[in-house]
Amino acid sequence: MELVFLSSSDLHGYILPTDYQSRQDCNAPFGLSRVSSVIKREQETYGKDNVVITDSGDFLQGSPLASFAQSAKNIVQVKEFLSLYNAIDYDARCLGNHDFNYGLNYLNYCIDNSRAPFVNDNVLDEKNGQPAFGKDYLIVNKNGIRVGLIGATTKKVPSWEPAGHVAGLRFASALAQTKYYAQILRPKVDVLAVIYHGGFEANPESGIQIEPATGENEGYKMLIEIPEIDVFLTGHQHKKMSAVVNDTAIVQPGYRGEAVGKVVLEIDEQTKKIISKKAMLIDTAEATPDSEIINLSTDLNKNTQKWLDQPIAKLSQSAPIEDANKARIEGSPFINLLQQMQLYFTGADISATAVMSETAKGFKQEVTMRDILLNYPYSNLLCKVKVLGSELRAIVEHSLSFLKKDDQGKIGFAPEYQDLLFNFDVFYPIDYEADLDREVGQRLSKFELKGKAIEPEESYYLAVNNYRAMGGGFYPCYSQDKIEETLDKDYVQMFQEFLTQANIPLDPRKNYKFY
Ligand SMILES: [Mn+2]
Repeated sequence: MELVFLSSSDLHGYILPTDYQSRQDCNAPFGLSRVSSVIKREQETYGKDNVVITDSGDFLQGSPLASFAQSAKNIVQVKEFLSLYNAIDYDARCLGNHDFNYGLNYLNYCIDNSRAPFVNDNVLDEKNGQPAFGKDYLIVNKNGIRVGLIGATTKKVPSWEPAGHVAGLRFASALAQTKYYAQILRPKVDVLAVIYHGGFEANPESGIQIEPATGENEGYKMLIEIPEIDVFLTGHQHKKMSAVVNDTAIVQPGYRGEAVGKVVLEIDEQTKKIISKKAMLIDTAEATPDSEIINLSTDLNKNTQKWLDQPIAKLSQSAPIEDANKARIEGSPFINLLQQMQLYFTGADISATAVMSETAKGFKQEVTMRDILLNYPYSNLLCKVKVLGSELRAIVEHSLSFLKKDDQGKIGFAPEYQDLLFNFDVFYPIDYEADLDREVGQRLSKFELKGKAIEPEESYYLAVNNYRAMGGGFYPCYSQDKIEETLDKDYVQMFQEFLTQANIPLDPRKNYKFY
């Protein structure tokens, strides 16, 4: 017989096939509505009782629809939002790091009102060391096959969340906890699957390290050190992956429901032993969005669209972004405005931020909620951080390591950073220049604040979001103890206040240059 696993992950509240750039757009190649059609089709093909359906987390935050459902402070909207996930026949789900973004009350409400159980072996109650949400593991019966399901979440969540969002919790190593539960569960089941909101710190096939071993992604170690795992349903990195390595089937289905991970196990009906494993991805682009999901989301979507078109402020001049990469490399008034805003709220000397979205368009004169969310799609908080001039230099040098000149001398980004450019920070109002022919780490040729060189031994205040303030994006020198203040406002609120009250003129200056 064949037993099939179907896995979604990192849906981030994208339901309809739209990224909300415009009201008219409804043909984007992703979204839960397309995922749902793929799942129903596969259930039909294999028989419902032969299919295990899972989600690897990051479902509550990301899309404008998810922001609206949460910000409306109206339980009807939240219920409508959750009903969309509840329409999918999930057998089990796990939590993602972004599921903590709106705090524990919201998270608990959403878990309590989800139809499918959550599995969680490593987000623990500080007091008793037991899983703080959901079940430590689950056994489901599929056509006589006992399937064990374990869930884990990247242990780095506390690095990215304000203290209140993780109060009373301890995030243990996904590797250690999963190893522990795998041994308990293995003798009780025929098939063991792990749902992990985390990915791979090394290439699963070659073992070559692809990022510093911070514990954010422990998938490679789990793969190597926990041979009990048959099926490994990963997420978090927004990568599209499918492979069978070390006799374990691995999938990671990308971002926003662009793909569904599929694992097919051939099982001997007599012995219940696995004969073969196959892993693949099903792209959802060709699947017609499921009318059930469309109908369930009609009201919520209509209200989201209305909310997005609300005017927030009127600028004296526009601050457009033509192209995200051009703005990153050459600078843009929109980035300056974001930096000015971060300085306004923190009183810091220097601000750092990135062009957060590949489809960021900046602001026209009239700014709506849509403009804010499309330009700044993260639920971050702003921090004021104290660093030495020498540390600031190392931080700026890290950002410069993203840049690369091609054979024609054209400046672009190194391929390994191509999908991670929301981590490419630029700095304001310092004047800096970088010679890209020099070695990485030695590229700054000018580094001044208000006409004076930045002194290695002097302290400076830096305004950055909480993700960066903890070193997110593998930046050096940032750490918890350097954070002097975390503001109690989100970026939507800050934009609203800054654009209507601050009265600071746009700065068209280009304060950095790469050559
Ligand atoms: Mn995610």
